[in-house]
Amino acid sequence: KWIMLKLFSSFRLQLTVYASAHLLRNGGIIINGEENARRSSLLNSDELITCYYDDVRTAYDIFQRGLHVSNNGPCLGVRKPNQPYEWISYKEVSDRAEYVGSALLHRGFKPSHSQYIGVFAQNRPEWVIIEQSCYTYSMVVVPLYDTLGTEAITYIVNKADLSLVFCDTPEKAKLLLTAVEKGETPILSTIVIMELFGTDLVERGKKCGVEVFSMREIEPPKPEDLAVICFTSGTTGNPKGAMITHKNIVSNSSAFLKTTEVNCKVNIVDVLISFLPLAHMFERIVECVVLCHGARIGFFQGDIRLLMDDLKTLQPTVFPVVPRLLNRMFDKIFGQADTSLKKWMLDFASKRKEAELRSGIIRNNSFWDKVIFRKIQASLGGKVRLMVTGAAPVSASVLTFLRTALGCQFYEGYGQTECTAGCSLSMPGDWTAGHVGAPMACNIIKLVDVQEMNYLAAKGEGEVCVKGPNVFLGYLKDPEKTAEALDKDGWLHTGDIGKWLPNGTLKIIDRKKHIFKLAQGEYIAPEKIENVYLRSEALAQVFVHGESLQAFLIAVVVPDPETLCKWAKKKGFEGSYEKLCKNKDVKKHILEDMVRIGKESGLKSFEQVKDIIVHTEMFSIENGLLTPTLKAKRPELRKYFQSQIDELYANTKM
Ligand SMILES: *[C@@H]1O[C@H](CO)[C@@H](O)[C@H](O)[C@H]1NC(C)=O
Ligand SMILES: *[C@@H]1O[C@H](CO)[C@@H](O)[C@H](O)[C@H]1NC(C)=O
Ligand SMILES: CC(=O)N[C@H]1CO[C@H](CO)[C@@H](O)[C@@H]1O
Repeated sequence: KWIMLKLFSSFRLQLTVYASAHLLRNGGIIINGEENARRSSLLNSDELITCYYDDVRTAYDIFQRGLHVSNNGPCLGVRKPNQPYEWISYKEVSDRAEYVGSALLHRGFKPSHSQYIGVFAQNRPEWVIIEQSCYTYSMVVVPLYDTLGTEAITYIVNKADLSLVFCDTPEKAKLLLTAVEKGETPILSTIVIMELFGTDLVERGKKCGVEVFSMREIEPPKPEDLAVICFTSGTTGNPKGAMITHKNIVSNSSAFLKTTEVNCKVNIVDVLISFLPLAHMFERIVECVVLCHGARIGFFQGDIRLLMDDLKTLQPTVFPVVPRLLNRMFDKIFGQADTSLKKWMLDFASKRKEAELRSGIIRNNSFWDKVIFRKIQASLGGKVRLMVTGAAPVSASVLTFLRTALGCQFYEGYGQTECTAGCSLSMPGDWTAGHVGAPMACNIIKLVDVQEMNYLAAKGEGEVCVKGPNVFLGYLKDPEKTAEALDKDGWLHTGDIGKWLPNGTLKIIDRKKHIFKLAQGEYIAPEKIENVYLRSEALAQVFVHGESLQAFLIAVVVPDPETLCKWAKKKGFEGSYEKLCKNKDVKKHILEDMVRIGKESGLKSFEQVKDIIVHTEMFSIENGLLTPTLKAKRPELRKYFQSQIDELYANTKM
């Protein structure tokens, strides 16, 4: 008996040990300090768990992680009676969630934490898809279910301001419609049904102000659908919202691909440096091309002064630029060549490579690259193989020099937002400057008479007009401006004056707008002249002004705070930026430099300014003198400087 007892007790002992071990794993552990509160024994401390994976912090992240780790594996499965399961992949769920979400946005629902969306359905893939679409666009899901009863559902629709409810069956839709008909849920205005239903339901909805439609109607956008509204700041008046479609974007990108397909096709190893504003179509189209090929986009730190550092670190292969930046690069390269011998060497090496350019050869491994240009190439990261400039005219000498120095495929495009960034582009292998290339593959171009300026199509000159799938739909809610830009046959009138070169490349020679006559009747295109003067190392900004009652032009100039001191020193002047700007002799030198550059660039004598006003505050968006896209607001500038301008005209004798 004793032995029995002993056996039994050892068995009990074992049981206790087992039980306490069990307790240790499953029981709550009492927390210090809290009144008998317990926590999970799976934790090592009192700190509670908030996220298991560091990168999963929202319900949206949860799905995104799954998408990623499953390597786009099967996600949601359904089956018909006696059939095997059919699976929708993670990617498809994600795509469909986006379609639903964008359709909601399209219908005016807000991506907002106070945008509540009802879901009244049994478990099915659409449920999860709708849920994910809400998470994707920061909307809030409000589930409804049968067992709540009609009254409670009515209550919830009102309480949660549900203006839209997704239903699986027409029956549930009818239940909701009945409540609207009775005036109980006036807020409900949209019902989306997952299954098939009759048009009677649509009619019934119409009668009580509810739009009823099928979830099948929510599809990805079609090419003709609006993709972007790009507000282009007019230099006068309010900005105009250019309506850009998916087709516009795809056609411009495609035409670009067509141009580069042989020599320089973008591929998966490419890296784009993104620093030009995404608010403009130019940068967005470049990004489309990159994303379409599975390549990478690295963003600048947000400070243009650190761009060179970002370039070195990122080592981009694709580098879109604007003339302003090219001018700076050009000036910097020659600025750093501090002896005239070095300058001569740069020039000489460039001339040697220019000879190659003319025969269509562009390369970065010539003797001159190794000896002279390698350092310049390295300053851009050393891997650049494709550059595009657009958005404004670039001087031929700057473009040609940089083409030789950088030794990469370097295209120049011309266009505007209204044709989705571009309508003409350098032809591959044509590395000459001084023209904007040939029509892109997505549009045709014609020149139209501008009688008052004596540009005639018959002579191969006139306003550049563009037609093709990249031409925009018009301006948002502005039929008048749209009619000015788009004629009844679909031609976009750009306002630029072009000239056909004998081989069918286009040269932009003038601007229809901002044109005025001087007293003797000569037409002046001030922007063209400003672009020439901006080449002066001393200057950051130039505003050329003239009046039809005056015989000559003048300009307001803002010297460049970064370069003025150094520049002035070479001419024998010392002092602070402010002091130099006040100095009459410095002013004289600046004017001389401008006129010299003007002469070199072929300005006619009446296109040269006769006097200048030196101003020290940059024209900016903040002080109202620049548009948000950094174009001069000419009427504002005129008003701002009116008294100085008047004085200058009064005192300057010709
Ligand atoms: C030279 O060009 C090639 C091909 O475009 C490119 O891969 C390489 O990185 C370039 N080298 C430099 C130093 O820019
Ligand atoms: C067309 O003519 C221009 C001007 O003479 C020249 O610079 C360019 O190289 C030519 N382009 C082609 C594709 O022949
Ligand atoms: C990809 C891309 O940038 N596409 C082009 C759209 O059109 C302009 C003007 O020709 C080009 O500069 C762009 O490169």
